Amino acid sequence: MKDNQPTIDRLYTKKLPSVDDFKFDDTVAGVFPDMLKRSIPGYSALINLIGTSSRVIVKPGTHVYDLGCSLGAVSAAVRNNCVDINYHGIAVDNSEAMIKRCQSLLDHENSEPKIEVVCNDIRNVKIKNASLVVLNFTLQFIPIEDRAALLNKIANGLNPGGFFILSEKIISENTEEQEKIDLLYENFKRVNGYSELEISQKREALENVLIPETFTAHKERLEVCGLKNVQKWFQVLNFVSIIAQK
Ligand code: GEK
Repeated sequence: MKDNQPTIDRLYTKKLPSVDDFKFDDTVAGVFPDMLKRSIPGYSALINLIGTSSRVIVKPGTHVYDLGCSLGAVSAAVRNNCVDINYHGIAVDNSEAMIKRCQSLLDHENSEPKIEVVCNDIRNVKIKNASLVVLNFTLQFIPIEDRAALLNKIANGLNPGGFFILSEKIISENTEEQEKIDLLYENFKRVNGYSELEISQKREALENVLIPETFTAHKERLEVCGLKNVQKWFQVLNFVSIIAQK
């Protein structure tokens, strides 16, 4: 990591001649904590909730997967709460820039147990013997046609009683609700210091990359995979986290 790396997200402050599709490259990785904090309402509270809950979910001798780990916030929160549980943590992301930083952040904390940090597409990763699998705002970046296969693989790799946590930006069930939420979300970003230009250029960059679905679509898909007790356990505006069990 370079010393002069900016930490404040200013990626879309200047008017761009054309807005490219959003990529998880080095520039994004360098400002990522600030970007998430100012773009995902409730992000820190959710990370805390996953961490504290992992204490009663993670079982000794099992695997914990953080899929689309970015800088490893979920893995670190689980480890902070499960230091005395002898589990094996695996954090996966297909962005080299994220994984490089994730490895150094998790090493820097110098805590046990060590977490295996893997640069790979989560669609190619084997899931087995899992007491917990977390997809925190990652499924939305996977093409819709690949989502069922990925979730089936996760459900198959969970041990009986194991937990799955899926957090996503969702779309509302009807246009009127969506319009209200869009208004409140734009206000959230404005209050967090993003200009109208930043908001609109970021929206354009994500348009073909982040494909949200309704809560009902997520719930039904998880139930088809054989997961039970599928419930919304956290929501701020249109950012939702679902917990389910095998
Ligand atoms: C957090 N979970 O801080 N395979 C592996 N990684 C992928 C793939 C893929 N096919 N597609 C996207 N990613 C984190 C936040 S961010 C959410 C997750 C956001 C990765 C991508 O590189 C990025 O790091 C992450 O998924 C999504 O709790 O930026 O809104």
